[in-house]
Amino acid sequence: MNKLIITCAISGAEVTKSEHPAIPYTVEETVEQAYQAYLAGASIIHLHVRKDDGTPTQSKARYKKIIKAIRKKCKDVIIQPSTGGAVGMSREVRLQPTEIPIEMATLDCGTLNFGGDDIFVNTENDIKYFAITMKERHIFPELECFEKGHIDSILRLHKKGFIFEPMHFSFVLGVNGGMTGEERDFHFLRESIPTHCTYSVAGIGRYEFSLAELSIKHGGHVRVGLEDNIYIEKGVLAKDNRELVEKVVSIAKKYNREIASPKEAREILGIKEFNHENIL
Ligand code: KMH
Ligand code: ZN
Repeated sequence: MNKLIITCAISGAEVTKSEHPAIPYTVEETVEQAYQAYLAGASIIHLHVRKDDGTPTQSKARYKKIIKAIRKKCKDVIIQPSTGGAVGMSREVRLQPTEIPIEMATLDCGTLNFGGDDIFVNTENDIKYFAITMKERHIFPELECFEKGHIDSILRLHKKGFIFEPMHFSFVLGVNGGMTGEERDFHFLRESIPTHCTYSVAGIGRYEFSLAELSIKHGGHVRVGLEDNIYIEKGVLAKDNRELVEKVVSIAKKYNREIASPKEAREILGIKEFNHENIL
C-alpha cells in the first residue's frame, strides 16, 4: 500500500488553553508543538495562529514569523496554513497567509452550521475566489469537505474550470453541524470522489482514531491534532500533539503502512518540489 501522510492540526482557532493546556498561543509554543509532531511522523502541519492571549488571527505578519520559525526547526515539513481562520472572518482576512510564499493551504468547500449560532460561511463565490487566488499564487489546496454536498460542489466547480487537478480532499467529519464520522459516512465519501484523487480524514472528537484506522486500512491519509480532538482515549486528555501523532503511527504499524516523509508526501500529492531556500 502507499505510504501514509499524517497531518497534524496543532492549534485550530477554537480550542483554548482552559480546555487543553498544550494548545499553543505564542510563537515559541506553536513552533514546539509543530516540531514535536514532525518528529513523531507528521509530514504536514495544518496551521492556525493565535495572538499571545489566544485570540485567533489570520495576520500575515504573525503567520510569517511563525512559519519562518517552524521552518528553522523542521527543515522540510509541509506547512499548510488555514484559510478557514475563525468563524466570522472576511475573505480577505482569511486569505492573508496566502500572500506569503507557501506551498499548501486549506480551501473550505461549503457553508455549514458550526455549533450554537455560528455559521462557517463558504459561498460558491468564496470557493471560486479562494481557488483562483491559490492557483495564481501557486498554492496547492487541500479541499476541506464537511459533508457530501461539499464534494459534489467541488466536482461541479472542477468541471467549470475553477478547481484544478491534482485534487486532494480532506473529509472533516463530526463537526457539530456537519456530517458524522461513522464508518458508513467514511465509505460514502471516499466512494464519492474520483478514484485517482487522494484523500485524508480528520475525525472531530470521538471520531478521531476510529476514522484514522479506517483510512489507514483503506489507503487514505490521516489528520489528527488538538484542533480536532484533545483526548488520547475516552476521558483522558492527550499530553500534546505529539502523543496524538504517535498513536496514529502505532495504528499504521498494525496495518504495515509506512509513514511518508515530507518529500514522499509531496510526491504522493503531486506538489512540486518547493524551494525552501528562497521563502520569506
Ligand atoms: N476554524 C474553522 C472555522 C480550515 O482550517 O480551513 C475553520 C477551519 C477550517 O478550521
Ligand atoms: Zn483548521
